[in-house]
Amino acid sequence: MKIGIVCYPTFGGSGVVATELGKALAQEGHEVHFITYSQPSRLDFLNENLFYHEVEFHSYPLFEYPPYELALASKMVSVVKNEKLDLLHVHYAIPHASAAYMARQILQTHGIYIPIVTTLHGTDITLVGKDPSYEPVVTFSINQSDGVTAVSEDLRKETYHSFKITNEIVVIPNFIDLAKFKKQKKDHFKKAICPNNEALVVHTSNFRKVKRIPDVITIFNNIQKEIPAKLLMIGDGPERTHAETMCRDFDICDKIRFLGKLEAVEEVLSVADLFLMPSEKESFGLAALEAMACEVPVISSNTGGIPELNVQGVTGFLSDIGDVEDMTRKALFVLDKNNLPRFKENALKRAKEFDISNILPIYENYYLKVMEKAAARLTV
Ligand code: GMT
Repeated sequence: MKIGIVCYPTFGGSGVVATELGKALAQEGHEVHFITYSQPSRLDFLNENLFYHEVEFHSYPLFEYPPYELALASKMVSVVKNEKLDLLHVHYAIPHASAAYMARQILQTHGIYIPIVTTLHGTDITLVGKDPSYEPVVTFSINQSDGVTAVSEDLRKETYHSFKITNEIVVIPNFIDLAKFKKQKKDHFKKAICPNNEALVVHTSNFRKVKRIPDVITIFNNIQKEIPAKLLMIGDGPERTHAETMCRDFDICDKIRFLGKLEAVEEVLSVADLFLMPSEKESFGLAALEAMACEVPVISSNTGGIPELNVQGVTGFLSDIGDVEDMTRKALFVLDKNNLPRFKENALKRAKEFDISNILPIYENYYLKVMEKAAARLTV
């Protein structure tokens, strides 16, 4: 198949999923064309089936906001036509699904019908999409897509609940490439960070409010009062300054390192003992899956799609949002040396269920089904 992938090329989960999916499809022999405004951060390897088309958009003194969506739609039209694509897979409803709809309409005037698959990732529905200034466009573009997928059952339900959806939404969960995301031997790193064999706790995110960074710091503060422990914070974002202030207030700065936006997260996860995800909202929780693939159990909130990944008492524990005392208790239970090996083993076992080798065929079959349905509709 010749597939066009549209995504946000930044560090966010939706961009990571889209890029890893494109890479895996290319390795299976499909021709994959990325259409974005800059090179996706994980598009870091060479394959004869991978192509990248940059959306160029120019500002003009008259525009306070450059019309990116129009430039994107025009680029989609040109790539679909020139590269003879079979299907467009857009990740994130805003503005990708609506731009794809416009591209499809334009292409129809050229005698081409390009089927569109839209994947909903979470914030496009639970946060941004519900905003009254976007809602009509989100509803319309979901209903106009030829196929719609959501990354968890919870997100699927929430989309039906919050919008007037007439289209079928199919759940295809996030995935992980276990050949890449696996525990590596990094003993020297562990020794450098935890010279006295302290428990190593890790958090990864973009430090937005929805990630509840203060809960991460509070849980860790409670943990380190009971057992020797260190915390590594991976990522960066608006809550970073607040987090650093909390570290100073708790007087635990020597036990916490802020590592910034790391490319090779798996290297740090390889030496971790526990992952914290106390998020307010999380449609799936890809960062938790990445931790589990490196044999790291998870203490999380029980929001959104996280319960579809983190299994209570098996791969870690889930608590109500904001219940830092419960999360602390459960974290200490997992970190107990009599329990930790079992939780680590279970985390990996569960992650294996989400290996790309299991999820890729689901996408391939779905693409075929969507293409067949679109072709059948055209011949009627
Ligand atoms: O929340 C983030 O870190 C970024 C966000 C995004 O829009 O890229 O992630 C969302 O999509 C990921 C991939 O499907 C999911 O694993 C995250 O749970 C989801 N984030 C939220 O729902 C808050």
